[in-house]
Amino acid sequence: MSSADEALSPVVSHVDAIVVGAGFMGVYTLYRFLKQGKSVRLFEKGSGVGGTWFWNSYPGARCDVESMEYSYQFDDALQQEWEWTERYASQPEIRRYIEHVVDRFDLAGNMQFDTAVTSVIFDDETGHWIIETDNGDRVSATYCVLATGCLSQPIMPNIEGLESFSGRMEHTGLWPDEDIDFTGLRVGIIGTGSSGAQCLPEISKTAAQVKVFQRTPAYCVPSQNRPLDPDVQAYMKQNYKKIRDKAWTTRAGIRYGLTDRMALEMPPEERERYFEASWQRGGIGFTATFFDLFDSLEANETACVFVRKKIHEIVDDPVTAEKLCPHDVIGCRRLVVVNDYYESFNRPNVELIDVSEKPIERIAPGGVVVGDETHELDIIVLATGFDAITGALTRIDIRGRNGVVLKERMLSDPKALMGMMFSDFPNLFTANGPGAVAALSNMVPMIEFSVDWMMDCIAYLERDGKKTIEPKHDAEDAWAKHVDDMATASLYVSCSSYYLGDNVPGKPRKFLLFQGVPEYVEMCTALANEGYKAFNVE
Ligand code: NA7
Repeated sequence: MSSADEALSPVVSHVDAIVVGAGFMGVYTLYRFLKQGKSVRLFEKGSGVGGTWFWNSYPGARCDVESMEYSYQFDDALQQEWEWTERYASQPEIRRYIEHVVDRFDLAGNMQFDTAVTSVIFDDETGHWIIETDNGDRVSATYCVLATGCLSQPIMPNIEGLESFSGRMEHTGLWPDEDIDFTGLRVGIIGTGSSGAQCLPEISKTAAQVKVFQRTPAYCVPSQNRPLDPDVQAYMKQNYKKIRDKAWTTRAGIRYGLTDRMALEMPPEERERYFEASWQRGGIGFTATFFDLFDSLEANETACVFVRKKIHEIVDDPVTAEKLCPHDVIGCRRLVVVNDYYESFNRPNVELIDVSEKPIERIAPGGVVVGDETHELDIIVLATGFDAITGALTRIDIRGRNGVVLKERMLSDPKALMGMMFSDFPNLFTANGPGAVAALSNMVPMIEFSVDWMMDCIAYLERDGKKTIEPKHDAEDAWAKHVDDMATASLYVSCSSYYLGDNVPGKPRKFLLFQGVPEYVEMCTALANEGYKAFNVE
């Protein structure tokens, strides 16, 4: 059942809050609600916790933010006791971490797995949300939190004959919870973003042959991942507060990121030395080597030239190296952080298939057809990405006051005040909707910030004996305009990317992310401190 009329039929139970999703956000939201003595149920589509880190279990899956920073900070004992083993955590380790958090704070009892929420409908009569699942649950709630993620809706490529493939086909974002043995197999990887680039080095270790179908080359920088030195870990734990505080002052909420060095203000040899040092240090901090890389095309090009030179140095075959070289603005699409990606192309069993000019024509039962050639394959790995930011919000039937449909708004004029709350959708919260910093930041701290903001908002509401809160239309519009103005003035609009929705046919082309953690935090805090004037409170 999902229509507004059916929502009037009897409801089995009422809780204070429903949380949708058991990733970093869902787990922390549940913790906070329970701590405040609220009755709460969490529904999760997967059969375990982790969210993105549950589903993206492909070989080589790893976070591109350092493990010591990509972790919760709400509980000091938790951050002191958990021992990360690597500089960048692998997917299994992040999953173990989230499972540990669930156990430590005794959250499992309120979670229901293998349950997809199908509809979230506001009942104008009672002022409550009616939530339904594919398991037949029907629950009423005062608050509903969509912890559904911003990179959680995988997309299948629009390639003819996809269903006809006779071998095995897996999407990296929906990877089965099992180890796939690639030994001796002919593998095709479609897509060369982070997911495709991360799985190539792993899969090519055992596969007989790997063909990488590249439409657009990405800028890849080494992670320089390594076991985490216990002394470094101990030092960071001793200084955690200072490190976390510094991260809040940087654009992406990551401690590396503060520099006033200008690429165009130094001689080329000196600039080169800085780029080399960043390359050797590894990670997304590469684009923070100079302050002006995001402000000036000329400065940006100096970083692009450096990476192209690295590609030519690493890859033996000059033709392959040239095809791997991107020519757009670095940082315009998400930088790919991976070890041994370019090196993999020196393996005799790895071949780059450039489909930029001659696209994949179709998938045939035996493999991938490009031009006159069929690339015979046993398994196809679809590393073709996500319907980002709004994707998860449009896959659930969500209706607000007077039956306003969220999906229609997300597909026509996507916006949300702070990326967290939607006008006409009272007491409905998310963290990484349109207008949040989301994928331009270290997601875990930003999630904590957003959830804390929500909890303060709910406390304010209840303290005043009020029942509902939702953004005023003009405040939501002003926020969206600010996000848009920042985008127009930036280099992000100069290329095609999932940030802009370019990868999803029919999606409005709009840059939906707020740029800059400190300003975001300041503006959200001000909205609360000024007494929630930007909201309708009833
Ligand atoms: P991305 O970064 O969106 O990458 C998807 C890749 O799939 C990208 O290279 C696409 O090429 C490619 N793609 C999609 N459809 C096709 C077709 N039809 N033919 C050839 N190639 C295709 O997703 P990821 O999963 O790698 O990474 C997402 C985020 O997860 C990442 O930014 C990190 O934050 C973690 P295109 O560029 O569109 O030409």
